Amino acid sequence: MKVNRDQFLEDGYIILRNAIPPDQLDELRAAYEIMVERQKIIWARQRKRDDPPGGAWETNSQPRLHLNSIADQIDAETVATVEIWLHEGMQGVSSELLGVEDAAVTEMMMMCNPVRDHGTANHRGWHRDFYPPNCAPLQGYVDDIIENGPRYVQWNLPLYDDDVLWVVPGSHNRFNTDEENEQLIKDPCAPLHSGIQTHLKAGDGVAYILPLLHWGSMYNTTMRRTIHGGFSTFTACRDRGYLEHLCPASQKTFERWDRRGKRMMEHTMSALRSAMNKDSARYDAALDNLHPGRGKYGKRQSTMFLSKAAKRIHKLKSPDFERLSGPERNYCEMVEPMTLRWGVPIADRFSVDEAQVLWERFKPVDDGLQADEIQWAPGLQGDNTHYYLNEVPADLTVENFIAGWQA
Ligand SMILES: O=C(O)CCC(=O)C(=O)O
Ligand SMILES: [Fe+2]
Repeated sequence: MKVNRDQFLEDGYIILRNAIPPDQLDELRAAYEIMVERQKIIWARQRKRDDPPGGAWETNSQPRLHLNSIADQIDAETVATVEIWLHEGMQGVSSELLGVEDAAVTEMMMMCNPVRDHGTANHRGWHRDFYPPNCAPLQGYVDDIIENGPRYVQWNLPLYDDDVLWVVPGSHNRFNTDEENEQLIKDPCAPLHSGIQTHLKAGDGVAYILPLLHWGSMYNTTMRRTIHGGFSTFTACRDRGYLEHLCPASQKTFERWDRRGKRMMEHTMSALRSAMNKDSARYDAALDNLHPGRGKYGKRQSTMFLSKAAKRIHKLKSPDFERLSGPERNYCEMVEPMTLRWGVPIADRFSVDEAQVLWERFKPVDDGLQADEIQWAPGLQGDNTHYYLNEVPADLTVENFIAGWQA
């Protein structure tokens, strides 16, 4: 399939009509419905004391199916829910959009309608799908994307017609305008003047670049089954008990991606160890191996991600870690290769003392990303934070990071 990559890079999104051929929709709907029912049973079993009988599925404004979390439920009857991700119209197109040979699938999810009406004033309002304190300020993404193209492409692909998603064309490459901020401060859950509503027919897809400003406009009980997830240049190795049910070509694909994921975790290790050893040539080579051909902004972005990796590894190795719970613990344990998060397995490769050296090495980057004052910006909400949300300070460069090793 030939796609207009230039348009995608300019607008930050692209709509692909009939990404899935209409004659495949019925089979997919049936397979996904079975998986939704299986997850509902699991969620009902896991409900908390104050939850309704169906657990979080019944309270969530946008309940999601997470295929990676219930991989053991995928069998011959439902394996089409995975196979679709390898379809030329999704995987092939994602490779073209990313400008790589073989894009790898990251998360495989589905957004579903809630059991009761939540309307417009719900969920997150307009947002950009990343929280800078955990990865990098918006400018880090923008400069990297303009210099090198995106590292990740996200998808919505509805199995039933879907008008929920709004996007602001071109917003992946810039900060919010003053007018957008004014509107968002007044009401983060209303159409932006710069926004447009997507109108997707069953089988159409929209692929978008992650910092794009977007909004899930309406969560009501209209049947919604929208495939959601993304592709990146590499992915994590996961539990894939379903492999035996896939066709031989798809099995090979996942095995190839898992091998690549393992190599990329080793390159991440090498980058971290090279910094510990103050070996700048190896550090640079490891960044090149992770993201071939990326320039100075790409390397700055990777360095900011690695500073977060160092911080998480240091936390994971601390004696207090066992006492952590909730989001802070999840953040340390979560695996998300596109932001160089490899979870517990990478922390296990460091001793407590090494984790201390690692953190000391990257702390100047982390300090440089924080201001004295609390930061706040519409569309990048989260807890009170000192981390910059929009700007990357001008003196935060890979050159300065490495120069600091001599001190
Ligand atoms: O519902 C949608 O289409 C958008 C959802 C979304 O942006 C999100 O959950 O982060
Ligand atoms: Fe989002």
